[in-house]
Amino acid sequence: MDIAIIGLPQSGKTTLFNALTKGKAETTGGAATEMHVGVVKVPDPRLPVLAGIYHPKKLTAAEIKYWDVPGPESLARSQGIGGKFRNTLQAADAYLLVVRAFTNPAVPHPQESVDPKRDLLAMLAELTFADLEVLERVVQRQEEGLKKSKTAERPTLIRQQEAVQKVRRDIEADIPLRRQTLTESESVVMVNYGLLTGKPVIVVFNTDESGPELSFSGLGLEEKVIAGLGQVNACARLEAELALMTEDEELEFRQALGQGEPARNRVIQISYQTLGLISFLTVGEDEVRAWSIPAETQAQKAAGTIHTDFTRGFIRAEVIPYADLVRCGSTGQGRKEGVLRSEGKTYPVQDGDVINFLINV
Ligand SMILES: Nc1nc2c(ncn2[C@@H]2O[C@H](COP(=O)(O)OP(=O)(O)OP(=O)(O)O)[C@@H](O)[C@H]2O)c(=O)[nH]1
Ligand SMILES: [Mg+2]
Repeated sequence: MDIAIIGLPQSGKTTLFNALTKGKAETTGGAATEMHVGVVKVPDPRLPVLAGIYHPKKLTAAEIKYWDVPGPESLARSQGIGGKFRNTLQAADAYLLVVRAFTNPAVPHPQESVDPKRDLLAMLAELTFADLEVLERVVQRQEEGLKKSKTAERPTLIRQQEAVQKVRRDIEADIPLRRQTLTESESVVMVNYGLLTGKPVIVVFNTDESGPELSFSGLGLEEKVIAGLGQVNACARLEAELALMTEDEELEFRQALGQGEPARNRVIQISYQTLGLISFLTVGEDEVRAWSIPAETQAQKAAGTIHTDFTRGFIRAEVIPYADLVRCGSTGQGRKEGVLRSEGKTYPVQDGDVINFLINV
């Protein structure tokens, strides 16, 4: 999964990136031009337990790739967020939107005051502008294409045009693509344009060490603005420092400072929630591994995350819930006790299912 970190200049993006990846990327004076990329393993306490049963050669956690994207150079339309880094933003599965709430007077704010609500709305508007700009060009191209088209091509082109215009109208009316309901065929058309307002967003309020914590409701944001957004509070600077310590040191400091779960874990939890992701597990002597998929994914499709051929060759899935497997100690014992089930193509995979896919290759 690819998550891009976005936010205004000097909001703490690189600092948060360091906190999430245990990194040491240099923070800058607001003129960052370089992108940082880091991969982290998704903590899953079930993996070491399963490794204790299977002693696999390899233990593979799910991974998240974080992209620290330099801030928009100017809020002016067309030089903003959609500029140089549009490809990265289009390819991302979700955004972490860093909002400055810390007061550090040594760090000048581009707008000269700390105002989380204003900044959050400005960044959401950036995503909207970037999409409208893309769609304007698409509409023009579609009109030209239609003029030159042969009669037989027209119905398809008109259908595409209608999909784009509907989405554009709604984005203009401040309904981001992620909140729009599209038909299957409209979605197929829109996939081509990688619109930014279609991505899930998790807002990270970058607070002072002592808080206070912010919330959407506390900021008085309208329901329609925040629908579907995730939120999390973190003091990026402190978290980045703690992330560089040894495990024991970090734990000790966290307790002394009254800091709970590390932000790098909380951000992953909220990201999974916001994206509606779950994990299923595969076990064996070669490898024990976690795989992340959208909740309610059907077994046949889930098999395809392991290997694309597995979708075509899917026969059935042998499923045992994690807790049952741990209690039984082996899938063989699980079968005897009747907790290992055989499921078909349409079975909706549950979080913690340990699955063996039977495949016809
Ligand atoms: N007090 C305080 N300062 C912070 C915090 N997070 C970041 N800073 C400081 O704010 C400044 C900017 O942080 P960066 O992480 O470089 O911000 P950025 O968004 O990556 O900045 P650009 O990439 O230049 O746009 C640095 O001096 C950080 O030390 C925080 O939680 N508290
Ligand atoms: Mg930076």
